[in-house]
Amino acid sequence: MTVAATERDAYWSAVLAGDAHAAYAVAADCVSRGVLLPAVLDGLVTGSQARVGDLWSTNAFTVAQEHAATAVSEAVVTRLAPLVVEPSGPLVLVACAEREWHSLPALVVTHTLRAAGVRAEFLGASASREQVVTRILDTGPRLVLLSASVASSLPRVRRQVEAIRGTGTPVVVGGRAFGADALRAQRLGATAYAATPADVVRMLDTLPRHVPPAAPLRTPAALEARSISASGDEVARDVLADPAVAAALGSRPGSPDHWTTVLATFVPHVVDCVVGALLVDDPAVVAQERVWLEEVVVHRGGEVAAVESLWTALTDRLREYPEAVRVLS
Ligand code: B12
Repeated sequence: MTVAATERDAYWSAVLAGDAHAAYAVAADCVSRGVLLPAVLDGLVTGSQARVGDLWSTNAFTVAQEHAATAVSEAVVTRLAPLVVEPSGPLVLVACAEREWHSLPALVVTHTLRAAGVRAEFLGASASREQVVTRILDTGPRLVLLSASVASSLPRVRRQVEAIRGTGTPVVVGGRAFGADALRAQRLGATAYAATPADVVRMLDTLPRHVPPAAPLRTPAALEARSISASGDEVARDVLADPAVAAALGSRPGSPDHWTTVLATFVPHVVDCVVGALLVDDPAVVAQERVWLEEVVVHRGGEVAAVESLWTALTDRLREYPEAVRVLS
């Protein structure tokens, strides 16, 4: 049984109205007529959040509307959770990478797993390495799941993978940051990649019980990644100070929804994407980011040329790093 189109519409109306009670009522009705929790989460929450993302990208939603809509779905997921009987058995910890603020995907993963009978504990957004390792030592989980939604989180995923594997615990990664296959996950040293919570359930019995520490990344690209990462803030500052970038951004009005603000605040994100692309040796990470950023800027009345000047300035700033220049081109 699945969520009906009318229920999806009712849920979306509640989200638009910022009405968490009405949204929960729609979700609870679905559950009471026999729709399984994972289908409710997928049909209502994931569907609604995809719509929120599209509306924000095309400038039909402000940042404030995006936050308000997400808060409604977060509240709904949390209220639905007690409807599932607490599972027993081996524990799975679910964490977001450091500085990864997309906690809702990981929350949905946690409750989908619990509905499938897996004991799962959510560690929240931006989990530090210390926090995750301490929780591993306290609880001895079967597995840690790491969620990342933005490509700029890939460098910190690698650090988390190193820390988790240092405890001997298998780590499975998932989320939009990894693209559509296992390549990025493998290159970061994860035990496995899973696209969905159902994939995790399927692989649970086949995963090793104990894993060795992650092998160091020694490719020329990874060595450049380490060096750029150490001066990431400085690189971002220099790019923003570049005369062509400063001219393209002009006098910034300061609104969080103005294209100049979006572009300027994206510079550190793009630098981290370059570091991530180098670690996984996949130029598509940077190329996809550029296409996406151009769309966002154009939908807000900005020019593609502004993104072009940012890329030129970044390429020039990183000219001593041939691998970085390669992924940027
Ligand atoms: C809400 C939201 C936010 C909120 C997050 C709040 C929260 N509490 O989660 C806030 C405002 C903080 C935010 C910030 C940013 N965001 Co945002 N955000 C979104 C949005 C609209 C929805 C995310 C969501 O809730 N998804 C719902 C979940 C359920 O769906 P899901 O992501 O598909 O997850 C499923 C699978 O991926 C999988 N999965 C996920 N993790 C894992 C892990 C494992 C182990 C497994 C097995 C499976 C798995 O299972 C999930 C359930 O089915 C998305 C758009 C979108 N379509 O997703 C953009 C999006 C992810 N954000 C984006 C960006 C760029 C950003 C910012 C950089 C923007 C900025 N200028 O600040 C920052 C980055 C912050 C950071 N460093 O983390 C981009 C990324 C695009 C890109 N090319 O990089 C997107 C796609 C926006 C868009 N409209 O296109 N964002």
